[in-house]
Amino acid sequence: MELKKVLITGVLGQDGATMADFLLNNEKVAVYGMMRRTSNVNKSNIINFENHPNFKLVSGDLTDQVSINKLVEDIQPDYFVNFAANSFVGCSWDMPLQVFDVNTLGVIRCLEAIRKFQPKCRFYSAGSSEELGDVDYSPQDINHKIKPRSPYGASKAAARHIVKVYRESYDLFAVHSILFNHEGVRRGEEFVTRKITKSVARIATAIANNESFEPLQLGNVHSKRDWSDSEDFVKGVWLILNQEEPKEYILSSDETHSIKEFVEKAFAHAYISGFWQGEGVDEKFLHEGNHVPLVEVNKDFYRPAEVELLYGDSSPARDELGWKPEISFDKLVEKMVQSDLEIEHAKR
Ligand code: NDP
Ligand code: GDR
Repeated sequence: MELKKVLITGVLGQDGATMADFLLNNEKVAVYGMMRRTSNVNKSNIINFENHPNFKLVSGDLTDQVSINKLVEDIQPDYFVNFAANSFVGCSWDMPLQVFDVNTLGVIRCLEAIRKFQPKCRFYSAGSSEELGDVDYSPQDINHKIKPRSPYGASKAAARHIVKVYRESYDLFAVHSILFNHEGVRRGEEFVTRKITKSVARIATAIANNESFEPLQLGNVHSKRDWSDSEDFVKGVWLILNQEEPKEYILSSDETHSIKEFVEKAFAHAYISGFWQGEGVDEKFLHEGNHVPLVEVNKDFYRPAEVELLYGDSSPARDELGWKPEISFDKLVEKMVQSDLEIEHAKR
């Protein structure tokens, strides 16, 4: 029997790699992972399956229609999972055109390629809780108004509309479902969770060796996020792709925690306790024993506009798809700290 073919964009990123890993281990599929051309390719996220017989790396760029057309025409995928994006909200004010080119026009390029060359292909494109922005109520469900606060959030909101237009105009199985924050050991180092766990590992190792260290610098530590594990989310995305009709869902943990809570928990998993002192840019997280600063607030990391609270309601996905996250917030933080401690120890 011929294997179903899955084309995944953004395969070197967190979700693309986690999705490919999940599918290769659990489904009878051939996975085509799309990467873009860069001078120094970083394959660290795909190291454990790069040589799997059912995995193939292919080249393409969401800003280039020719490359997307060629992949869809040549591969004739049964599923197209679009995880490629400029995914960092913080930089989206500095490069709004590039963000829209990749995150919005890129989605149109995928849809056009599917429409022309393989209209039976099922398409999933990653939407974001950033589309909801300065939220009106909590928890946020799929009916919440679109109120983005960043060029990134606006680019994803526009992508959501165009996916709906293509679905209805051309009868495509195309969904753009909203993902709340999700993290893991493959998370990029500029996102706040990984930035914290990497610094916790660095600081804990320095303390254990009686060395001095620089405190971690963070921006707004009061915002709240609904954090899950990427491993749980790729399973949800696969269920969304395999439902009967292309219906949109929210995937979230249905809990919310502040950046401060993440900091406290991450240090606690490295056996370091501390306490918060001060306000605004003078706020610090100090070591319980010697009051040395572990974390400082630095306004360079503030954003021009902030999403203060994200808190999802994923009950339709749980009730109708049978999906539910299995990795708790505490376990997620523990896993990320442990992994970064191992990386830190390996450096020494
Ligand atoms: P990452 O930033 O880890 O991965 C994004 C990938 O997209 C990277 O591999 C990147 O390539 C690739 N990429 C960027 N630009 C292009 C381009 N022009 N052409 C082809 N590939 C490109 O993001 P995540 O894995 O965390 O997120 C996956 C998707 O889910 C994204 O769309 C993101 O916006 C969305 N999302 C993520 C959430 C999260 O909490 N993680 C929550 C909600 C939505 P390179 O490796 O070369 O940089
Ligand atoms: P987010 O994730 O913007 O929610 O987007 P990020 O981890 O970047 O920020 C979360 C919150 O932490 C605050 N923060 C800091 N953030 C970063 N990156 N660095 C800091 O030093 C820092 N200090 C405080 C931020 O202000 C923010 O409030 C993620 C991405 O994965 C998107 O692609 C995805 O769509 C959304 O989640 C849902």
